[in-house]
Amino acid sequence: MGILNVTPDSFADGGQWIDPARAVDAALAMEADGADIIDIGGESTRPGAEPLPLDEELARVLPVIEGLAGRLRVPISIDTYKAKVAEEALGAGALIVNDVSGLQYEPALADVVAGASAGLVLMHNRGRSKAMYRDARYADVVAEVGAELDARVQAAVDAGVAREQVIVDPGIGFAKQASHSLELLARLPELATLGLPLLVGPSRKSFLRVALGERLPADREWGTAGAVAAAALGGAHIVRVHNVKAMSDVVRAIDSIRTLT
Ligand code: PMM
Repeated sequence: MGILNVTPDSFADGGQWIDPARAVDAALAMEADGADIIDIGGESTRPGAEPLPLDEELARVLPVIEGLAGRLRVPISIDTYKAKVAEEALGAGALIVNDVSGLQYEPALADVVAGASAGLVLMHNRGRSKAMYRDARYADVVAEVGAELDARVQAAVDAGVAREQVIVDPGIGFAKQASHSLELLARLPELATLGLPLLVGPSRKSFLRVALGERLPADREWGTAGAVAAAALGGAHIVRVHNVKAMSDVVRAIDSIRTLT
């Protein structure tokens, strides 16, 4: 899954694709580089970020999705927790909704997904972006993330979303200390008990500081490759990354090894 943040302020790639024509070209380039899904987002979810007004989010993402209609072969996912943004994005051609709140911020999002028979990524999170680290307390991070994800899956199914349409994500860096993110990657195979495809998003995130020290996000690429390799070996079905060309080589190499186990 290639990341296309149409935002002026995302921590790792902010400001690059705010012009819709450039964003469309970037998505097409990611597809050519091996992406199987393009994830388009208009609101930065970095810790401390302010929520974005609905109109502004729509104005950022819709021209890009519309510009890609008929040009992209791989599916588009819309990275939003807002029901209205999801509805408009699905109407414009997106096929998957990627909700970093796991249906917690706007439960009505489930109805939109169910009504459109769209795919749904449920990411583990606690609290809002502004206060994300307050709730980063776990006795057993893998058990708790697994149980909380299971509850979010149940909420989606209760709202009419087909279970086969759901993908789960442990939410690397969201309401987690670096040690929690690292442990989730180390013990990822345990989340297979959820019985759903797993998405993992470690790309350029600050937990990599533990291994790399202080770096700019763009200088965390090799560390990202290590985390992507760990995720793929641990059973991730989808990895969400900025550098599609490099990371698709990483996952292809891992897959060629993993199939022999
Ligand atoms: N991370 C970010 C945004 N959206 N969605 C999912 N499903 N999983 C993630 O880990 C995730 C996400 C934040 O990273 P970015 O600012 O680089 O997009």
